[in-house]
Amino acid sequence: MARLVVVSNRVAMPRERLSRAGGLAVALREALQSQGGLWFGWSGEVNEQATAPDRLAPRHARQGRVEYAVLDLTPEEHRQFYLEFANATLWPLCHYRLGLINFNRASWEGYLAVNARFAEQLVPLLRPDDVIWIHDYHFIPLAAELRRRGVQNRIGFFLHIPFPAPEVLAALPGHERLVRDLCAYDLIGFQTIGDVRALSEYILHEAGGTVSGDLDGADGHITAYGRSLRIGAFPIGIDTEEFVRMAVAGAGSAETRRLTESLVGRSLVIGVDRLDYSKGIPQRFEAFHHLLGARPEHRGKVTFMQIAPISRGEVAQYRKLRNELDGLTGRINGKFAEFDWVPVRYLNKAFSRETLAGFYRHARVGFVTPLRDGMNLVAKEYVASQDPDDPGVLVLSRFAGAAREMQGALIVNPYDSEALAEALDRALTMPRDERRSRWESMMAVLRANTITHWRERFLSQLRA
Ligand code: GDG
Repeated sequence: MARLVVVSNRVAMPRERLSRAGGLAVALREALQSQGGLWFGWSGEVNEQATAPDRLAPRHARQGRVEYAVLDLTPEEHRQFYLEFANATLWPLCHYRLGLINFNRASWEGYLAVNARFAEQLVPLLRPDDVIWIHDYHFIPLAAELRRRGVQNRIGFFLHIPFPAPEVLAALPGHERLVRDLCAYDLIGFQTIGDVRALSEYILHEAGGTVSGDLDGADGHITAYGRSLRIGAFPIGIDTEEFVRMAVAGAGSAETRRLTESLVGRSLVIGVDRLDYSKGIPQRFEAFHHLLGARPEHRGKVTFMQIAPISRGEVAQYRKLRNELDGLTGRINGKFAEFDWVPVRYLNKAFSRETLAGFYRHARVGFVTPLRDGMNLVAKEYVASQDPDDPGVLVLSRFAGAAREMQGALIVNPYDSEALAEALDRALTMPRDERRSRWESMMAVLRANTITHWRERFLSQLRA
């Protein structure tokens, strides 16, 4: 079988422990391991000398059948490409937060230049029959840059975050160039049919192209800018059985025992997210505040624990969110806490995946309320971690990609804090039979679409 080349912003190097690397990194590494391949991307390092003539070539490592090749970024590239254009322009744009967009031409040029430089360094590593799979919004123009350098290989792209509706995308200066470059791929995979439709609309109404085929069946065809390519929805999954195993092991861990003891029989509502404004964390806090205000019977009986490791701390909007959450925690706890009960436990730190799985299993409610999310793996991990006999309830935003599959959840509108509080109340008081039947329907979906299925579906479509 042809060699696989994976490109992603962060490369999980062989020395990084898989337990910390996360499900996606594990799945990609397995794919590379099984057929042999190359993983190419940013090293995660910022280095003044990154573009010095003797430092331009990537650093290599090898483990088994997988070769790794990584490049550093200069401080200016890191700022323009990563912090500004990727994370302060494209990220808010794709999450429908036009008010948070910070656009400047220098960072747009910097983004394009890093893509060109990475293409330049990747070309000599490629073999004629390699199949190339590029991930996420950092590298949208990469295929076009490779094509400009004569690369004719199959190139696929998977977008992990939402693709915005044309009216939203049009707010980005340079949107025409971005979509034109996107059409240099042979296959574009999105998380949901909603994202597929959004690009199709753009192709029809902004790019003057055509769309045909079975969009719902992940077999759409588009023709635009003199190229024809395929698009489809490939909702990402998790390693379901591994989560089941980790949750059982995690439930017996010292951490989960300490958590259980500290709750002294109270119900636990859990939220787990990178600290990001797309995740609707303040709305979740507001909802819990409403619950305690409107339903006094829950006071002293329920604890809400939000785990939110700091993410992108150098971007201003993230610092602002952190301040907001610090304030909300203080306000709710100040108002409702008793000498023997604190309603909100808010933790800016990360836990091992196994500990998280144990915490999920102990939580009566998984509270997942993003304002927009490509998929949201926490929702799926929470479900997979439940005790089949006595499962908890998932409360899930309709704006998470996962809501299309997790129909057994209580589906909510995260902008409506009072409705969120009602859903919490319903989840906390739901009879066991209903919890079980909802959980079983979701678990069947998680078993039928694991991360391995996802990867194999995408790659077989790309090779077809
Ligand atoms: C992007 C898209 C899409 C969180 N805290 C800890 C920890 N986590 C892990 C979770 C989960 C992962 O991080 C977060 O995944 P999400 O899917 O929720 O969100 P993003 O990071 O925004 O990911 C998203 C995803 O790509 C995949 O395509 O679903 O929509 O935005 O796995 O468990 N892991 C550990 N400790 C923590 O404290 N070990």
